[in-house]
Amino acid sequence: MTNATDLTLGRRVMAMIEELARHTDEPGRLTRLYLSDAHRRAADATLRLMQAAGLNAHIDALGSVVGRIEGADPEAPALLIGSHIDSVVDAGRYDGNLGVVLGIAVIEALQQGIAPACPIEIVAFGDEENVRFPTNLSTSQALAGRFNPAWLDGRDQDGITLRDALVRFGGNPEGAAALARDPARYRGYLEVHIEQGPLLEAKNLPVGIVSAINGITRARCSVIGEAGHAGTVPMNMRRDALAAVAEMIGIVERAGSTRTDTVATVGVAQVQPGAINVIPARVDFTLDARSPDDAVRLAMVQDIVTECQAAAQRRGVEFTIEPFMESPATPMDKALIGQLEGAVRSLGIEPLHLSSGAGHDAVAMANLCPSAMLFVRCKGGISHNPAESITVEDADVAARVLIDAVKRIAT
Ligand code: HGY
Ligand code: MN
Ligand code: MN
Repeated sequence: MTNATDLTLGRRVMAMIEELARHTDEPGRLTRLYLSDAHRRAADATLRLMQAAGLNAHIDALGSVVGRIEGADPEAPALLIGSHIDSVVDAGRYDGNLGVVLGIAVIEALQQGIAPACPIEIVAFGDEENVRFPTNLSTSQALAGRFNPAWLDGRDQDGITLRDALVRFGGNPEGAAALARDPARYRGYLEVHIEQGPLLEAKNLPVGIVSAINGITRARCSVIGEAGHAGTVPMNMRRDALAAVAEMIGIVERAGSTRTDTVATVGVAQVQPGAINVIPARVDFTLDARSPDDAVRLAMVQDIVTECQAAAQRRGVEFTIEPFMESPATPMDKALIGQLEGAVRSLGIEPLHLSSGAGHDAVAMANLCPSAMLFVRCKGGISHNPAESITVEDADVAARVLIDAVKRIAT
């Protein structure tokens, strides 16, 4: 399988993971939303790690941490390696962070010997989860020249705009457009990420190669009914917003279950006024729908909308839906996949190709340059959960595969 090593690389990776895991907005659990105080602390810590590794690093206008090392030929197109350091609520510590610290560990290892033939940039994106604002991979799309200025006016659940949060973070809303990279200056983007699924563990493989990333539709939805006294309004005279949403959540679940390769989720529901003896007047909730096939995804979303509108009409409530993310199914670059295969095989591991049900910054970076991903086994496939975990041995394998891949690509 793979020859035993002293796990120095794996231990270094795990140490950097622990360093970043300390930065949370919620003591006792890991929550690090885009542009929060914890994101700023984690970005500063990442900056220090990059600089200590010999990278020329800075935090860009949108809060991404970018480090660059020149290669033997500074004019050669650069190789980008990265992932994200923002998290979901009550998150695991490896989602995103692993790909960033692996990039830094590779630079530390390369510094021990040969300089890479081409420049290498390590990027820690800040808005991959899109949990706080209605955006779509905003910080990586900016590098691909696809930042949508309308995102700056999006508001979080406290009504704070991305623009105001960015200024408070120390960013520059007017600097987003200038982050766009020249495609001719980049030979590719590599992202290492936990699988967030059970396949590698089931196959007893430490790493796998991503063939494609599923497409995603995300939307903010609302149902408006009528508040009333829970004790006096007869059941057949109510316009209960929460009872309507309960029916709609069933519609979403059934739509996502019609095929084995689609999923549909209501992850957030906020009830107003939220009192035990008041019939709910309003519910704001979210929709996340995914498929490897864009036509299937769009048809599934249309079915959900049609059925929810019919349910709203029957119940005399108002239903609105506001899509804010349409992320296309994205195949990874065949040539880079071939390079990753060679690197995986060089460790005596049979390369397994698997699709990604999770979205990643690689979807955005594929708009800039050839992009590819390496997955790392995670225990039970658990993610978006504090129980998320990997082994130091698998971290070590991932680092050695990445070093070999960099040497193959940065020639
Ligand atoms: O939701 C996702 O697929 C990713 O974790 N942002
Ligand atoms: Mn992620
Ligand atoms: Mn995630």
